[in-house]
Amino acid sequence: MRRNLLSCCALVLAGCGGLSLTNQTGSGGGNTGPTVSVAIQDNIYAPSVMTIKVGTKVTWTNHGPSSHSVTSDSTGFDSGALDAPTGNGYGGMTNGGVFQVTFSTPGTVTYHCMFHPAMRGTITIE
Ligand SMILES: [Cu+2]
Repeated sequence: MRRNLLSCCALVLAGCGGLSLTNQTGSGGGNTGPTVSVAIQDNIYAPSVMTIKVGTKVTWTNHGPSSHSVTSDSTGFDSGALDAPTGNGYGGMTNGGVFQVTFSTPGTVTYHCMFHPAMRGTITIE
């Protein structure tokens, strides 16, 4: 019985480890709203275009080899430089910079990287 429970939890944890879009809705009356993750890779946001619900917290994490930023095109938010992970996967790796914004107003937000203007992202909040 106990063994089954443990292997079940391990599967759940493994499922959360990927870099793909995660969309988790709050349940059980906690104070956490839905969350979405965006991976910053080598000069691209992944996903670069998405639609979320009002109250969603978006987390950007830099996985690329360079510093990047998450800077709104109008006033709103600016992560500043998000450091690249160090170590390039050969041990001693540290996580890249992380930036979070909770979007509480419907609309469309566009953002870019201040170091690489070709990096662009769009979020529609509805
Ligand atoms: Cu960049």
